[in-house]
Amino acid sequence: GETMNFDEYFLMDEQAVSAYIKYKTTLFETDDLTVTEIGDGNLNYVFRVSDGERSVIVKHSGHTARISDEFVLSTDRTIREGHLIQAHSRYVPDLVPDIILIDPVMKCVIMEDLKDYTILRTALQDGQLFPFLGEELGRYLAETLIRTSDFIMPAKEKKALQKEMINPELCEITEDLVYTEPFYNNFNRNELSEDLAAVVDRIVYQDSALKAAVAQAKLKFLNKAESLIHGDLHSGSIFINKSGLKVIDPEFGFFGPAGYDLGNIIAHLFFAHTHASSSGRVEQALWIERTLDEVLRTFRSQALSILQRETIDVALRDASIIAGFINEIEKDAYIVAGLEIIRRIVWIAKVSDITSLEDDRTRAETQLLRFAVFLIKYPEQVRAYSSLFTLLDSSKESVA
Ligand code: SR1
Ligand code: MG
Repeated sequence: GETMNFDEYFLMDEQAVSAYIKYKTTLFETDDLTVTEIGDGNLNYVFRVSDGERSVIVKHSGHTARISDEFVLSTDRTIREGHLIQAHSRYVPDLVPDIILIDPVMKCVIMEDLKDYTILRTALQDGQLFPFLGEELGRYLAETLIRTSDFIMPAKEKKALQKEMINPELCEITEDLVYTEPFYNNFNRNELSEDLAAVVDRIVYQDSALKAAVAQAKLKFLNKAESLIHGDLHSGSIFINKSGLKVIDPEFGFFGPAGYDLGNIIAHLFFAHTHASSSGRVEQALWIERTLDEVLRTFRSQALSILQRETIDVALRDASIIAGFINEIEKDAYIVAGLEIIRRIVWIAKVSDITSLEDDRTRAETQLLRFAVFLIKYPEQVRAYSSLFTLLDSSKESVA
Protein backbone atom coordinates (compact mmCIF):
# COMPACT_ATOMS: atom_id res chain seq x y z
CA GLY A 1 0.00 0.00 0.00
CA GLU A 2 2.77 2.49 0.90
CA THR A 3 4.19 2.46 -2.63
CA MET A 4 0.90 3.44 -4.27
CA ASN A 5 0.56 7.01 -5.45
CA PHE A 6 -2.98 8.37 -5.16
CA ASP A 7 -2.05 11.80 -6.52
CA GLU A 8 -2.19 10.48 -10.04
CA TYR A 9 -5.04 8.47 -11.58
CA PHE A 10 -4.74 4.74 -12.17
CA LEU A 11 -7.44 2.06 -12.41
CA MET A 12 -7.69 0.67 -8.87
CA ASP A 13 -8.27 -2.95 -7.96
CA GLU A 14 -9.55 -4.20 -4.58
CA GLN A 15 -6.14 -3.99 -2.92
CA ALA A 16 -5.58 -0.46 -4.20
CA VAL A 17 -9.03 0.66 -3.01
CA SER A 18 -8.24 -0.64 0.47
CA ALA A 19 -5.02 1.40 0.59
CA TYR A 20 -6.77 4.38 -1.00
CA ILE A 21 -9.52 4.55 1.62
CA LYS A 22 -6.95 4.52 4.40
CA TYR A 23 -4.83 7.19 2.67
CA LYS A 24 -7.72 9.46 1.65
CA THR A 25 -10.22 9.26 4.53
CA THR A 26 -10.60 8.78 8.25
CA LEU A 27 -13.76 6.69 7.77
CA PHE A 28 -12.25 3.55 9.31
CA GLU A 29 -10.02 3.17 12.36
CA THR A 30 -8.79 -0.31 11.54
CA ASP A 31 -6.38 -1.27 8.75
CA ASP A 32 -8.18 -4.59 8.44
CA LEU A 33 -10.62 -3.74 5.65
CA THR A 34 -12.44 -6.10 3.30
CA VAL A 35 -12.86 -4.76 -0.22
CA THR A 36 -15.09 -6.55 -2.72
CA GLU A 37 -15.89 -5.52 -6.26
CA ILE A 38 -19.67 -5.89 -6.56
CA GLY A 39 -20.46 -3.97 -9.76
CA ASP A 40 -22.73 -5.61 -12.30
CA GLY A 41 -23.23 -2.68 -14.66
CA ASN A 42 -21.88 -2.17 -18.17
CA LEU A 43 -19.42 0.65 -17.53
CA ASN A 44 -17.76 0.96 -14.11
CA TYR A 45 -16.37 -0.71 -11.01
CA VAL A 46 -18.19 -0.68 -7.69
CA PHE A 47 -16.27 -1.61 -4.53
CA ARG A 48 -17.74 -2.31 -1.12
CA VAL A 49 -15.28 -1.40 1.64
CA SER A 50 -16.08 -2.84 5.06
CA ASP A 51 -14.47 -3.12 8.50
CA GLY A 52 -16.99 -5.82 9.44
CA GLU A 53 -19.39 -3.30 10.99
CA ARG A 54 -19.57 -0.23 8.79
CA SER A 55 -19.20 -0.11 5.04
CA VAL A 56 -19.08 2.41 2.19
CA ILE A 57 -19.18 2.18 -1.60
CA VAL A 58 -16.40 3.39 -3.90
CA LYS A 59 -17.57 3.89 -7.48
CA HIS A 60 -14.65 4.11 -9.87
CA SER A 61 -14.26 4.39 -13.62
CA GLY A 62 -11.73 3.16 -16.14
CA HIS A 63 -10.85 4.59 -19.56
CA THR A 64 -13.08 2.07 -21.31
CA ALA A 65 -16.48 0.57 -20.58
CA ARG A 66 -16.51 -2.67 -18.66
CA ILE A 67 -18.86 -4.28 -21.22
CA SER A 68 -16.45 -3.63 -24.13
CA ASP A 69 -13.20 -1.80 -24.97
CA GLU A 70 -15.04 -0.38 -27.99
CA PHE A 71 -16.35 2.35 -25.68
CA VAL A 72 -13.54 4.75 -24.78
CA LEU A 73 -14.84 7.18 -22.18
CA SER A 74 -13.44 9.96 -20.01
CA THR A 75 -12.96 8.88 -16.42
CA ASP A 76 -14.55 12.21 -15.45
CA ARG A 77 -17.95 10.57 -15.88
CA THR A 78 -17.92 9.43 -12.27
CA ILE A 79 -17.17 12.94 -11.03
CA ARG A 80 -20.10 14.34 -13.02
CA GLU A 81 -22.31 11.57 -11.65
CA GLY A 82 -21.36 12.52 -8.07
CA HIS A 83 -22.23 16.16 -8.74
CA LEU A 84 -25.50 15.19 -10.41
CA ILE A 85 -26.54 13.14 -7.37
CA GLN A 86 -25.77 16.18 -5.22
CA ALA A 87 -27.80 18.43 -7.55
CA HIS A 88 -30.83 16.11 -7.37
CA SER A 89 -30.42 15.66 -3.62
CA ARG A 90 -31.49 19.30 -3.17
CA TYR A 91 -34.98 18.17 -4.20
CA VAL A 92 -35.16 14.52 -3.12
CA PRO A 93 -32.52 14.03 -0.38
CA ASP A 94 -34.27 10.89 0.83
CA LEU A 95 -34.37 9.27 -2.63
CA VAL A 96 -30.64 9.34 -3.49
CA PRO A 97 -27.55 7.95 -1.73
CA ASP A 98 -25.48 10.22 0.56
CA ILE A 99 -22.26 11.31 -1.09
CA ILE A 100 -19.25 11.15 1.24
CA LEU A 101 -16.45 12.30 -1.07
CA ILE A 102 -15.91 13.10 -4.75
CA ASP A 103 -12.28 12.69 -5.79
CA PRO A 104 -11.48 14.32 -9.15
CA VAL A 105 -7.93 12.91 -9.10
CA MET A 106 -8.63 9.20 -8.64
CA LYS A 107 -11.96 9.57 -10.50
CA CYS A 108 -14.11 8.01 -7.85
CA VAL A 109 -17.05 8.78 -5.61
CA ILE A 110 -17.30 7.44 -2.08
CA MET A 111 -20.93 7.05 -1.07
CA GLU A 112 -23.37 5.48 1.34
CA ASP A 113 -23.56 1.67 1.10
CA LEU A 114 -27.20 0.73 0.48
CA LYS A 115 -26.59 -2.80 1.71
CA ASP A 116 -30.08 -3.12 3.21
CA TYR A 117 -31.59 -2.53 -0.20
CA THR A 118 -32.11 -4.79 -3.23
CA ILE A 119 -32.01 -3.83 -6.90
CA LEU A 120 -35.62 -3.28 -7.98
CA ARG A 121 -35.31 -5.53 -11.04
CA THR A 122 -34.20 -8.44 -8.84
CA ALA A 123 -36.89 -7.79 -6.21
CA LEU A 124 -39.61 -7.68 -8.87
CA GLN A 125 -38.39 -10.92 -10.45
CA ASP A 126 -38.51 -12.47 -6.97
CA GLY A 127 -42.23 -11.65 -6.98
CA GLN A 128 -42.11 -8.80 -4.45
CA LEU A 129 -44.63 -5.92 -4.25
CA PHE A 130 -43.93 -2.43 -2.91
CA PRO A 131 -47.10 -0.41 -2.26
CA PHE A 132 -45.24 2.93 -2.28
CA LEU A 133 -43.29 2.40 -5.53
CA GLY A 134 -45.56 4.35 -7.90
CA GLU A 135 -45.92 7.38 -5.65
CA GLU A 136 -42.23 7.57 -4.80
CA LEU A 137 -41.16 7.29 -8.43
CA GLY A 138 -43.73 9.93 -9.39
CA ARG A 139 -42.37 12.24 -6.68
CA TYR A 140 -38.75 11.63 -7.78
CA LEU A 141 -39.64 12.45 -11.38
CA ALA A 142 -41.70 15.56 -10.58
CA GLU A 143 -39.17 17.00 -8.12
CA THR A 144 -36.04 16.42 -10.22
CA LEU A 145 -37.46 17.16 -13.66
CA ILE A 146 -39.72 20.11 -12.89
CA ARG A 147 -37.42 21.90 -10.46
CA THR A 148 -34.49 21.81 -12.91
CA SER A 149 -36.65 23.15 -15.77
CA ASP A 150 -36.82 26.81 -16.83
CA PHE A 151 -40.14 27.15 -15.04
CA ILE A 152 -38.45 26.89 -11.64
CA MET A 153 -34.67 27.07 -11.93
CA PRO A 154 -33.35 30.60 -12.56
CA ALA A 155 -32.02 30.82 -16.13
CA LYS A 156 -28.40 31.64 -15.25
CA GLU A 157 -28.25 28.95 -12.60
CA LYS A 158 -29.62 26.45 -15.10
CA LYS A 159 -27.06 27.41 -17.74
CA ALA A 160 -24.18 27.17 -15.27
CA LEU A 161 -25.34 23.70 -14.25
CA GLN A 162 -25.85 22.74 -17.90
CA LYS A 163 -22.20 23.57 -18.56
CA GLU A 164 -21.10 21.36 -15.69
CA MET A 165 -23.42 18.51 -16.71
CA ILE A 166 -22.59 18.44 -20.41
CA ASN A 167 -22.07 14.76 -21.19
CA PRO A 168 -21.24 14.25 -24.88
CA GLU A 169 -19.70 10.78 -24.64
CA LEU A 170 -22.46 9.07 -22.70
CA CYS A 171 -25.09 10.93 -24.70
CA GLU A 172 -23.47 9.53 -27.84
CA ILE A 173 -23.91 6.01 -26.44
CA THR A 174 -27.63 6.71 -25.99
CA GLU A 175 -27.89 8.39 -29.39
CA ASP A 176 -26.38 5.31 -31.05
CA LEU A 177 -27.80 2.49 -28.94
CA VAL A 178 -31.30 3.81 -28.31
CA TYR A 179 -32.02 6.05 -31.29
CA THR A 180 -30.11 4.44 -34.19
CA GLU A 181 -28.68 0.91 -34.13
CA PRO A 182 -31.83 -1.06 -33.13
CA PHE A 183 -33.65 0.26 -36.21
CA TYR A 184 -31.12 -0.87 -38.82
CA ASN A 185 -30.13 -4.37 -39.85
CA ASN A 186 -26.49 -3.54 -40.54
CA PHE A 187 -25.19 -3.04 -36.97
CA ASN A 188 -23.43 -6.02 -35.45
CA ARG A 189 -24.53 -5.11 -31.92
CA ASN A 190 -28.11 -6.13 -32.64
CA GLU A 191 -28.57 -9.67 -31.35
CA LEU A 192 -31.67 -11.67 -32.20
CA SER A 193 -32.85 -15.25 -32.25
CA GLU A 194 -33.78 -16.57 -35.69
CA ASP A 195 -37.51 -16.39 -34.97
CA LEU A 196 -37.36 -12.88 -33.60
CA ALA A 197 -35.08 -11.68 -36.43
CA ALA A 198 -37.91 -12.26 -38.91
CA VAL A 199 -40.32 -10.25 -36.71
CA VAL A 200 -37.84 -7.39 -36.24
CA ASP A 201 -37.13 -7.29 -39.95
CA ARG A 202 -40.83 -6.94 -40.74
CA ILE A 203 -42.03 -4.56 -38.04
CA VAL A 204 -38.89 -2.54 -37.31
CA TYR A 205 -36.20 -2.55 -40.04
CA GLN A 206 -38.67 -2.26 -42.94
CA ASP A 207 -40.94 0.41 -41.47
CA SER A 208 -39.84 3.74 -42.90
CA ALA A 209 -42.59 5.68 -41.07
CA LEU A 210 -41.25 4.25 -37.79
CA LYS A 211 -37.73 5.34 -38.68
CA ALA A 212 -38.97 8.85 -39.46
CA ALA A 213 -40.67 9.02 -36.04
CA VAL A 214 -37.45 7.76 -34.40
CA ALA A 215 -35.44 10.44 -36.23
CA GLN A 216 -37.81 13.12 -34.87
CA ALA A 217 -37.35 11.71 -31.37
CA LYS A 218 -33.57 11.64 -31.82
CA LEU A 219 -33.57 15.34 -32.78
CA LYS A 220 -35.45 16.02 -29.55
CA PHE A 221 -32.89 14.07 -27.51
CA LEU A 222 -30.10 16.02 -29.22
CA ASN A 223 -31.70 19.44 -28.78
CA LYS A 224 -34.22 19.60 -25.96
CA ALA A 225 -32.23 20.81 -22.96
CA GLU A 226 -35.30 20.80 -20.75
CA SER A 227 -34.38 19.32 -17.37
CA LEU A 228 -31.48 17.69 -15.55
CA ILE A 229 -32.38 14.09 -16.29
CA HIS A 230 -31.03 10.85 -14.80
CA GLY A 231 -30.56 9.45 -18.30
CA ASP A 232 -30.70 5.71 -17.53
CA LEU A 233 -33.60 5.26 -15.13
CA HIS A 234 -34.24 1.54 -15.47
CA SER A 235 -35.07 -0.91 -12.69
CA GLY A 236 -31.36 -1.73 -12.27
CA SER A 237 -30.78 1.92 -11.28
CA ILE A 238 -33.20 1.74 -8.34
CA PHE A 239 -32.51 0.22 -4.94
CA ILE A 240 -35.52 -0.72 -2.83
CA ASN A 241 -36.58 -2.26 0.48
CA LYS A 242 -39.82 -2.39 2.46
CA SER A 243 -39.43 1.19 3.68
CA GLY A 244 -38.25 3.12 0.64
CA LEU A 245 -36.21 3.47 -2.50
CA LYS A 246 -32.99 5.12 -3.66
CA VAL A 247 -32.16 6.08 -7.21
CA ILE A 248 -28.53 5.41 -8.14
CA ASP A 249 -26.21 5.57 -11.13
CA PRO A 250 -27.19 8.75 -13.04
CA GLU A 251 -23.98 8.81 -15.09
CA PHE A 252 -25.91 9.25 -18.36
CA GLY A 253 -27.50 12.39 -16.93
CA PHE A 254 -27.45 15.82 -18.62
CA PHE A 255 -29.94 18.56 -19.48
CA GLY A 256 -32.17 16.64 -21.86
CA PRO A 257 -35.87 15.97 -22.53
CA ALA A 258 -37.78 15.46 -19.27
CA GLY A 259 -39.84 12.69 -20.87
CA TYR A 260 -36.73 10.53 -21.17
CA ASP A 261 -36.69 9.43 -17.51
CA LEU A 262 -40.47 8.89 -17.32
CA GLY A 263 -40.29 6.88 -20.55
CA ASN A 264 -37.62 4.60 -19.12
CA ILE A 265 -39.69 3.96 -16.00
CA ILE A 266 -42.68 3.06 -18.17
CA ALA A 267 -40.62 0.68 -20.35
CA HIS A 268 -39.07 -1.20 -17.43
CA LEU A 269 -42.43 -1.53 -15.64
CA PHE A 270 -43.63 -3.23 -18.84
CA PHE A 271 -40.63 -5.60 -18.74
CA ALA A 272 -41.45 -6.40 -15.10
CA HIS A 273 -45.12 -6.88 -15.98
CA THR A 274 -44.23 -9.24 -18.82
CA HIS A 275 -42.03 -11.26 -16.46
CA ALA A 276 -44.76 -11.42 -13.81
CA SER A 277 -47.47 -12.45 -16.31
CA SER A 278 -45.27 -15.05 -18.00
CA SER A 279 -44.45 -16.49 -14.57
CA GLY A 280 -48.18 -16.76 -13.74
CA ARG A 281 -48.03 -14.07 -11.03
CA VAL A 282 -51.39 -12.44 -11.71
CA GLU A 283 -51.57 -10.43 -8.50
CA GLN A 284 -48.11 -8.96 -9.03
CA ALA A 285 -48.92 -8.11 -12.65
CA LEU A 286 -52.05 -6.23 -11.52
CA TRP A 287 -50.03 -4.39 -8.89
CA ILE A 288 -47.51 -3.33 -11.58
CA GLU A 289 -50.43 -1.96 -13.63
CA ARG A 290 -51.62 0.08 -10.64
CA THR A 291 -48.04 1.19 -9.99
CA LEU A 292 -47.65 2.64 -13.47
CA ASP A 293 -50.96 4.44 -13.05
CA GLU A 294 -49.69 5.89 -9.75
CA VAL A 295 -46.39 7.00 -11.34
CA LEU A 296 -48.27 8.89 -14.04
CA ARG A 297 -50.87 10.34 -11.65
CA THR A 298 -48.34 11.40 -9.01
CA PHE A 299 -45.98 12.89 -11.59
CA ARG A 300 -48.84 14.86 -13.16
CA SER A 301 -50.31 16.17 -9.90
CA GLN A 302 -46.99 17.04 -8.24
CA ALA A 303 -45.62 18.62 -11.43
CA LEU A 304 -48.79 20.73 -11.70
CA SER A 305 -48.65 21.77 -8.08
CA ILE A 306 -44.96 22.80 -8.26
CA LEU A 307 -45.52 24.69 -11.51
CA GLN A 308 -48.66 26.48 -10.31
CA ARG A 309 -47.18 27.51 -6.98
CA GLU A 310 -43.58 28.22 -7.91
CA THR A 311 -43.28 29.44 -11.51
CA ILE A 312 -41.83 32.93 -11.14
CA ASP A 313 -41.52 34.03 -14.78
CA VAL A 314 -44.77 35.85 -15.65
CA ALA A 315 -44.42 34.78 -19.28
CA LEU A 316 -44.56 31.10 -18.30
CA ARG A 317 -47.05 31.43 -15.43
CA ASP A 318 -50.03 30.57 -17.56
CA ALA A 319 -52.41 27.66 -17.04
CA SER A 320 -52.40 26.53 -20.67
CA ILE A 321 -48.58 26.79 -20.99
CA ILE A 322 -48.16 24.74 -17.81
CA ALA A 323 -50.70 22.10 -18.91
CA GLY A 324 -49.07 21.94 -22.36
CA PHE A 325 -45.63 21.45 -20.78
CA ILE A 326 -46.83 18.46 -18.74
CA ASN A 327 -48.73 16.96 -21.69
CA GLU A 328 -45.66 17.23 -23.89
CA ILE A 329 -43.47 15.49 -21.28
CA GLU A 330 -45.98 12.64 -21.15
CA LYS A 331 -46.10 12.33 -24.93
CA ASP A 332 -42.29 12.36 -25.16
CA ALA A 333 -42.26 9.67 -22.46
CA TYR A 334 -44.51 7.32 -24.47
CA ILE A 335 -42.12 7.62 -27.42
CA VAL A 336 -39.07 7.00 -25.21
CA ALA A 337 -40.81 4.00 -23.62
CA GLY A 338 -41.22 2.55 -27.12
CA LEU A 339 -37.57 3.23 -27.97
CA GLU A 340 -36.32 1.68 -24.73
CA ILE A 341 -38.47 -1.43 -25.19
CA ILE A 342 -37.14 -1.92 -28.71
CA ARG A 343 -33.47 -1.37 -27.89
CA ARG A 344 -33.56 -3.72 -24.88
CA ILE A 345 -35.03 -6.45 -27.10
CA VAL A 346 -32.93 -5.83 -30.23
CA TRP A 347 -29.57 -4.46 -29.00
CA ILE A 348 -27.05 -6.40 -26.85
CA ALA A 349 -27.84 -4.63 -23.53
CA LYS A 350 -30.82 -6.88 -22.79
CA VAL A 351 -32.88 -7.16 -19.59
CA SER A 352 -33.09 -10.31 -17.49
CA ASP A 353 -36.88 -9.86 -17.11
CA ILE A 354 -37.07 -10.97 -20.75
CA THR A 355 -33.95 -13.12 -21.28
CA SER A 356 -35.00 -15.34 -18.36
CA LEU A 357 -38.28 -16.26 -20.09
CA GLU A 358 -38.07 -19.64 -21.73
CA ASP A 359 -40.82 -20.92 -24.05
CA ASP A 360 -42.77 -17.69 -23.84
CA ARG A 361 -39.90 -15.36 -24.80
CA THR A 362 -40.48 -14.81 -28.53
CA ARG A 363 -44.23 -14.35 -28.06
CA ALA A 364 -43.65 -11.81 -25.28
CA GLU A 365 -40.96 -9.99 -27.26
CA THR A 366 -43.17 -9.80 -30.34
CA GLN A 367 -46.08 -8.35 -28.39
CA LEU A 368 -43.81 -5.80 -26.68
CA LEU A 369 -42.26 -4.81 -30.01
CA ARG A 370 -45.68 -4.20 -31.60
CA PHE A 371 -46.70 -2.15 -28.58
CA ALA A 372 -43.43 -0.17 -28.73
CA VAL A 373 -43.82 0.58 -32.44
CA PHE A 374 -47.31 1.96 -31.74
CA LEU A 375 -46.01 4.18 -28.92
CA ILE A 376 -43.33 5.68 -31.16
CA LYS A 377 -45.58 6.24 -34.18
CA TYR A 378 -48.84 7.24 -32.51
CA PRO A 379 -48.10 8.66 -29.01
CA GLU A 380 -51.06 11.05 -29.22
CA GLN A 381 -53.43 8.07 -29.63
CA VAL A 382 -52.49 6.56 -26.26
CA ARG A 383 -55.20 8.67 -24.59
CA ALA A 384 -57.86 6.73 -26.50
CA TYR A 385 -56.98 3.63 -24.45
CA SER A 386 -58.07 3.28 -20.83
CA SER A 387 -54.47 2.44 -19.91
CA LEU A 388 -51.15 1.56 -21.54
CA PHE A 389 -51.79 -2.05 -20.53
CA THR A 390 -55.01 -2.09 -22.59
CA LEU A 391 -52.87 -0.98 -25.51
CA LEU A 392 -50.36 -3.75 -24.78
CA ASP A 393 -53.23 -6.22 -24.74
CA SER A 394 -54.41 -5.09 -28.14
CA SER A 395 -50.82 -5.53 -29.43
CA LYS A 396 -51.31 -9.29 -29.34
CA GLU A 397 -52.75 -8.80 -32.79
CA SER A 398 -51.07 -6.29 -35.03
CA VAL A 399 -51.86 -2.68 -34.16
CA ALA A 400 -48.70 -1.44 -35.84
C1 SR1 B 1 -22.33 0.50 -23.44
S1 SR1 B 1 -23.43 0.66 -22.19
C2 SR1 B 1 -24.95 -0.01 -22.63
C3 SR1 B 1 -26.04 0.47 -21.78
O1 SR1 B 1 -25.75 0.23 -20.41
C4 SR1 B 1 -26.11 1.35 -19.63
O2 SR1 B 1 -26.76 0.99 -18.46
C5 SR1 B 1 -26.96 2.22 -20.52
O3 SR1 B 1 -28.31 1.84 -20.47
C6 SR1 B 1 -26.34 1.95 -21.84
O4 SR1 B 1 -27.17 2.31 -22.92
MG1 MG C 1 -25.95 2.01 -15.25
